[in-house]
Amino acid sequence: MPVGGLLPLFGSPAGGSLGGGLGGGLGGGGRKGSGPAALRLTEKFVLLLVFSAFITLCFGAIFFLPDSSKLLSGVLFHSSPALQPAADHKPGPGARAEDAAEGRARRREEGAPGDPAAAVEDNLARIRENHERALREAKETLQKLPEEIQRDILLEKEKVAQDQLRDKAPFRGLPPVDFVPPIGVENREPADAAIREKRAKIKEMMKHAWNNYKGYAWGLNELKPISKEGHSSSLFGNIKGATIVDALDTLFIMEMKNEFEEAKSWIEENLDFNVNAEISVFEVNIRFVGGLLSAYYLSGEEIFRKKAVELGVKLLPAFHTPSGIPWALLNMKSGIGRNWPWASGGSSILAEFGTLHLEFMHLSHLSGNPIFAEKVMNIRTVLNKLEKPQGLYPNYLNPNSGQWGQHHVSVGGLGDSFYEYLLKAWLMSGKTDLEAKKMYFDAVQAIETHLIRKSSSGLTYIAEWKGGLLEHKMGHLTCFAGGMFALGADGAPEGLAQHYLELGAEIARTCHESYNRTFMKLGPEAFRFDGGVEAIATRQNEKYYILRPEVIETYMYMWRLTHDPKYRKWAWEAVEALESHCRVNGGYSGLRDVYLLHESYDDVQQSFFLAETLKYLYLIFSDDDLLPLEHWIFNTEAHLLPILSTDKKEVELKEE
Ligand code: DMJ
Repeated sequence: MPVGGLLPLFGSPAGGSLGGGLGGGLGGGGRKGSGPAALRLTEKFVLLLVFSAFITLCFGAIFFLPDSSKLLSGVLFHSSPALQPAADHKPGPGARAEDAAEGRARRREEGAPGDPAAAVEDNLARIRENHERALREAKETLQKLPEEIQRDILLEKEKVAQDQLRDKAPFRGLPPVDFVPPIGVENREPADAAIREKRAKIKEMMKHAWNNYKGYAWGLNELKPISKEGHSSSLFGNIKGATIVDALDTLFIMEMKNEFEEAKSWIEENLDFNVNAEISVFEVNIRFVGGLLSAYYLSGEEIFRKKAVELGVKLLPAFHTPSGIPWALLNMKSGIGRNWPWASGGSSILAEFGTLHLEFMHLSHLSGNPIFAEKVMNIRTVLNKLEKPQGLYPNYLNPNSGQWGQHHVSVGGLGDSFYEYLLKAWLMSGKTDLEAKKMYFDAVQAIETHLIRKSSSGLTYIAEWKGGLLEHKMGHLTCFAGGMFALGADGAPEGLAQHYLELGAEIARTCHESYNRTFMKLGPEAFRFDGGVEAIATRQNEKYYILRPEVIETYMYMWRLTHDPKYRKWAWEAVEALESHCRVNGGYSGLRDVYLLHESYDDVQQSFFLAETLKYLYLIFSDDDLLPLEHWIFNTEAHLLPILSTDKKEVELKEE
């Protein structure tokens, strides 16, 4: 539009054109001749133009410049060091907020200790995250054409509506299933008196944990052993009885028959999934679905099969996303799902959606309904279509776009049990699921190349990978990988079996060192290999121990697969440490700092202490014919699932 054409809009009293006015003004004499009123108007207009150009520039900077969210977080949200998030830091400020949030969320959920400034830090970080997310989303949306946005919305709506219809189709009730008596549950006493005594001690520990839960927190999720009252984590929404369901199979194999019966009665009468609250799909699956399935396969009691399938059906709406990659969080009543607010770009988490496979395959087996298996097999299809950076699986995957989020790779938190479930899917299928086997060994090969390193004193560790840069940190959670490498050794590509067994042994040694280098002889949440330290936690917020099982889990597999006595020795060291530092009158408590000379309790007896830590310890001091590894798979919460080799049809390897 010609500039002069705009002038009449401003009603020039001189009746001249802008061109004339400006020309006169620039010529000097003409300005005088136009009169003072006309001049003021022109000046006003120029000023208005300059001002609107300035505003446009500012908005442009916010919305259109690359990484404007990062600029903003650096400029607007720069807090003082004392108020910076205490968790892990990543290179960019945007990433930093997400890392901190991951850390905070995990600590909050697991009842780990926080520092005194935690509330302030939480609020600030939440504001920062919300701003960054809003900016990111606005930027992504602005990059699309309106027709594209509309089409996306329609497609998404249609897909979700179809999924909902399908899942609501009447569930045909449970078909009769021939219960196969479990193999290897006869609990013979070990011949060696010293081992017998140790095993009895571990059973006594289980009694102490259970009796106190029963006395002070019966029916609630977990126990606060210092306060002697119940503890509930938001992970379970308002589903109740996490400790009861998680402990079922440990009670069974330790032959605590009365306790198993009380647990069963509570489940019959009280376990209710009609809750109007958000739950973590992953946690509810591994603890509740896993615990119920395991109890069914051990005891043959129908109530456990019925409850497991009922809960499985309740979890199905989590898969109502455009890609079929499930949401992390689900309201069990409304069926509405969403992802953790801290997860990169609204992504689902690899270790969460990748840790449903074993339980869902069994749900299809026990319900006669293929829907559960279809949902988890679709996750694989999505993964197999994606390009993997250096062959690695990032921890974040967006369920809407079906594309990776941030390129962070970890064999610990956020990644861990995805790899575990690939291996175990192959084993649980009676070694017929060749696709899972290939995915597992391909992933392990990439992990070895890009993540596994040796310290200067020769300790092998698994670092974390952040967009190509290594963070030389290993989490307690990562320590499960020693057992995984050893368990998979048998199926390793030609000539690599011994190598994987040795890799498992090396990881076990490193994790044992992380325990041995503390005052309490229990390992920290994460330990580092940088700044001159090896296998030691250097950050205050990584020094806690919350009764986690992963190191003992690796000792269990290493013991079973090598019978090297050092694993029983190391396991016993852990028992002594638990007794000296975690046992209190009211049960067992986690510790805030394993390097301190006195105990600072976190006051939570985690349900996985009964499900996993004590079960693995008991197995280390039992003969191998109790739950033989050829017949049983342990889910990631140590719940028992039998090999499903009913048909020998192999899952073909598909073209990628
Ligand atoms: C357990 O719930 C499971 O082992 C899970 O895979 C990881 N976290 C805890 C134990 O540390």
